[in-house]
Amino acid sequence: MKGVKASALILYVLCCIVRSKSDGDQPATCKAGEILGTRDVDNADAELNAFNQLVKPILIPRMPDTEGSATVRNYLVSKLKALNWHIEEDVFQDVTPYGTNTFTNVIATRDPRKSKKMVLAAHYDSKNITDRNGNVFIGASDSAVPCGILLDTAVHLHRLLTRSRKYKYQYITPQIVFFDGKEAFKFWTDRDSIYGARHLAKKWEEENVLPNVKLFVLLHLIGTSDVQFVNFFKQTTKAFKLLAKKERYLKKKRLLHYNEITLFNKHPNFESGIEDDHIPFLHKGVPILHLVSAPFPSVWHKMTDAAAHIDYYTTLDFIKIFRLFVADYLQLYTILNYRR
Ligand code: 1BN
Ligand code: ZN
Repeated sequence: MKGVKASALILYVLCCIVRSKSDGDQPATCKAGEILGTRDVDNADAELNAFNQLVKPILIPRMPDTEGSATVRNYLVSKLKALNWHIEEDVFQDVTPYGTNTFTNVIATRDPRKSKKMVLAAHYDSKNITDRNGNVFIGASDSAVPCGILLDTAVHLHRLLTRSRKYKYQYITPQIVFFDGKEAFKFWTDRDSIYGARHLAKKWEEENVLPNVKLFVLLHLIGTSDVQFVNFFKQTTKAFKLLAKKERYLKKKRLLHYNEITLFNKHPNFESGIEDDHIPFLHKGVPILHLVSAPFPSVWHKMTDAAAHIDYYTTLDFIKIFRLFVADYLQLYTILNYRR
């Protein structure tokens, strides 16, 4: 009897070793469809339609403290509330070149009781540009589509997180931040830009929250066909390489639309210094993964950065890679394996 127990124990330990090896590698034992959603494998148009519906309500002018801003904010909040995320609206005032303005950051947390956080962020305000025909700038890639991608991430995480036994006992939660007031009202300066990010970084520093942010991922200027990413920070190279690995995996399985294009560039650029919402967090020592298209898309701050210029196939390729990346970072593969 003792011999049987010992063999069972050895077998169990061997199984665990094999499992943990495949976890660190690729989601070998869980089906890609578990994380990608089954529709995208069977029917790309349905997946495309679903993302289009998700992002459409954000594609309106949404300057801080305007009706458009409130409409978009209420939409983002309602989507995340429906998935049971905890919502905090961080309302504050700051001085702009045109006087004092009210700003509202949205902070959505899957499990507020968990101390460690994987922060996923994008700005939801749009730049105040009107052309001589009275058309107002939409900012599809800057940053309506990134906000839509974060909603998509929440939708796809929902089922995985709810099902997972192991996640329940982990200390880390995904947290989505939608920043207000990223764009300059007049000219980009330290005082006239990233109002929301500057405010939240200071608030989190005062609340001693910053050491709990294990990774801060900022999405920006995503949605056009000419998108590509570079590793900007040595400190988060491992996370960037994980994204590149997910891209290679999906290509190998022929699950991406553009299998011949590489979104995650092999060559790092640690000198870039792009000004963005991550800066106040970076200066306070938070590990940053800056997923901004570099070089900037050709539509940058032009009226053409609107719905008609969204390349849905490229964006869906990014979404698939990003879903796998987030699930892996939160160690949800292990959970799926355990459930088998
Ligand atoms: C990026 C997209 N930025 C604003 N919208 C920041 C920026 C402004 C970067 C000016 C370079 C120059
Ligand atoms: Zn911009």
